[in-house]
Amino acid sequence: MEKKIFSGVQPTGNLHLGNYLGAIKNFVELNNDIKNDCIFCVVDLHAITVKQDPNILKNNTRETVATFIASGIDPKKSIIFNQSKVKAHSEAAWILSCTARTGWLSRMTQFKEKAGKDKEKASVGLYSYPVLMAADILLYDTTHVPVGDDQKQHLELCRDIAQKFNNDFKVEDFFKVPEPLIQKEFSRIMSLKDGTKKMSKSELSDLSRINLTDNADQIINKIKKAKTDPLPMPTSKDELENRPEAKNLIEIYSSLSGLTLEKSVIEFSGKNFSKFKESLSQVLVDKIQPISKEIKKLLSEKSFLDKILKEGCEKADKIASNKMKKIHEIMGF
Ligand code: AQP
Repeated sequence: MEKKIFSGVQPTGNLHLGNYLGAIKNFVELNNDIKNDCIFCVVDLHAITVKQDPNILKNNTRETVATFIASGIDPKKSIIFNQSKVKAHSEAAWILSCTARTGWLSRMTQFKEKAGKDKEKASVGLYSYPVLMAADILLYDTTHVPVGDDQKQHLELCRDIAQKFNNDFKVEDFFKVPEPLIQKEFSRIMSLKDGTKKMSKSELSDLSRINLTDNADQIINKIKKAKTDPLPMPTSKDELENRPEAKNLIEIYSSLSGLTLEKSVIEFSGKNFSKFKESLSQVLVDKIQPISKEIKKLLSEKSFLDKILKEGCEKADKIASNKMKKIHEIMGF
């Protein structure tokens, strides 16, 4: 079956190893399969749910496109565009916000985490963000959505919204109910400073993450300083359960080296962390450095990146406006 793939990344800077292993690596594999129709969106409307500097946002949008291409996404095969330029996203989000129930949104754990203790001060957009995400996905008759594990709940909400809309307006199958594509293993990469917190762009300490623009020295330094525990390297997979930092680092190693988790544990069983960290730095440098160099090169070709976005927007707009027309008919507008 042909898969229709849609996924988005926020242009909020500091794209990191978690974004790569949890999402972008998967985008590249899907892009390489000729049976798939892929759309990868720079979700700038999502980014403004928290305060953004307009000039930095513009640069981060280009950097996200550069990261897609540097990681291996081919803009000739996949549509790459930015969300704000395709008006149907905002319009569909409003319509779907009348289908979604407040009770559903109140259960979203990401809002609770991001809004923190002072929910009253969080933007309305941060609260309704998952409805916009549902609009993004549903406008393109998406069948599969590759995301990291942290987006699973938002995807379930998207499925609920699609089903309720189809039922409410008696339009069976109008919105396709999409399947999440979450990698079975290593779908949540954790902070290098705290193995219980996810690696994140907005974490203040840069030492908590490997950025896709880091050079070899920065990677080696961050791995040297990564938190571990006082014990030697684990001797079995079961031991990892109570050792979050060791688990995270060995999972990163396993994911990048292509070795299974069992084999990775055996390779370093009982050894010092320092020996393991040398090998981990090596696989990271081998993987990240070519991407980082290519991102820097592409960033000096602004007109090339802008052209990709412009062409992508035109293609996306055609598909989304067509769906929007049908939504208008269904709604009685
Ligand atoms: N730590 C992670 N492990 C695995 N996957 C991850 N993703 C993000 N962090 C991890 C996946 O990356 C894709 C794009 O994410 P996003 O741009 O929508 O932003 P996010 O999830 O909000 O990323 P951050 O880094 O966590 O940003 P902040 O700090 O703002 O919260 C998604 O598919 C996501 O699952």
